[in-house]
Amino acid sequence: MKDLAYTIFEQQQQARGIDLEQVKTKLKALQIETPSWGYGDSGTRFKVFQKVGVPRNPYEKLEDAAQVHRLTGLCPSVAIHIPWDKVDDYGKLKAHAENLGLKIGAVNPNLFQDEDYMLGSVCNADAAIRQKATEHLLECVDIAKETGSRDLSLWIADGTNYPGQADLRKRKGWLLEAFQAMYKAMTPQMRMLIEYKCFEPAFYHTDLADWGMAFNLANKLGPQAQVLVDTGHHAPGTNVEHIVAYLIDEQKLGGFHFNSRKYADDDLIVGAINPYELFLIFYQIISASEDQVEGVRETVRNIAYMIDQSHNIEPKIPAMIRSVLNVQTQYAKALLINLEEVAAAQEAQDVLAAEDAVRRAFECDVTPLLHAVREEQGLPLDPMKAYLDSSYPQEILARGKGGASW
Ligand code: PSV
Ligand code: MN
Repeated sequence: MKDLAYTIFEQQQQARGIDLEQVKTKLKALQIETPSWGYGDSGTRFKVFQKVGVPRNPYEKLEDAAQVHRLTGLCPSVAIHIPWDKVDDYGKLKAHAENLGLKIGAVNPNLFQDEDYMLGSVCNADAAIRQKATEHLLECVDIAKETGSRDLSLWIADGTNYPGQADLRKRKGWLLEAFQAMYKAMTPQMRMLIEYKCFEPAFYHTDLADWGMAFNLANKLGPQAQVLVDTGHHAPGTNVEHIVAYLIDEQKLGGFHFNSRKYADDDLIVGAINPYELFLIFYQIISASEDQVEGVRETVRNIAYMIDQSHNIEPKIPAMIRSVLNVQTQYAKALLINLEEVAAAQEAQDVLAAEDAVRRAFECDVTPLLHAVREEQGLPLDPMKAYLDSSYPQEILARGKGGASW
């Protein structure tokens, strides 16, 4: 039975020309991948904080992720990071995920935590180290075959701290060589998602510093390589939604690592700092989903929405629930933009009317809509409260302190 709040909401949206049934269908199809490393202990450059109840191994990380999916219905897959999630038998890990109603998602190679990589991994001037890094990339392709994962997410920490420290153009060539070796090893179903970051841990130059470099590399590699936009990896003031629109139009946007930043790669809960930016990212995605070019529509359909956060001071599972609910909320608001109204205002070059048509959707309270969607999906109306009221937060305390950390 429809409650009063939803009835009022429905009337308001009908008056705005919004088809709520379509909006609900789209909301039910939203999937957000959570990262295994978001459930383990994490910290700053200065300290990893140990929490009671943190998973002790990849199997327990999946169990925590299953709670997030059970209560939100939004997170059927979990990204893994190798070697953080190294196990003897990936078939067993996959089966464990499936028993929990999950899939293993993107496989993330780790080229930043080995002693050998201090001066770079795939861009290191030492050929033996480059070889070792390339072998790790190939190992991750094999793991993806075993876990049935489609996506390989690549982020390299390579860069330099001082002018003259290394030959920037040679490093560019070595990077391409290593990624080409990985690309060749992938099955036709796999995708390589290339992530960029403007700085950190290197501070003078970063070998894959921005979307332009990732885009160029993806173009050189071929159609199975696309760009991954981590929302925290831009200089302050960057128009991230413009990058998103550009990459979609070029059919090269592969996915997101969602998080919030105030200054740099702060890894704060997505939507906590600038929810309007998240909303505007979804506006670009939704407006491209009906593009006349099939390749653009296909790009939108295949976007991998992933969280990439480390919750250092807040409890892990509720933080993940908050994150995915924030994404759902901004997506719901963006679905309420009347795109025809925006297009008419653009056509008339009416700047204020166009801005108003977009912003008005952001200002709608979507709580009744999300309650209706959850009710229809048999989910708790308030997933956070349902988690806190459940026995799970107590049960995991038996794991004690000193769980897995990155
Ligand atoms: C790097 O800052 C990054 O965004 C990459 O995606 C890593 O794989 C991830 O964070 C975890 O450290
Ligand atoms: Mn990331």
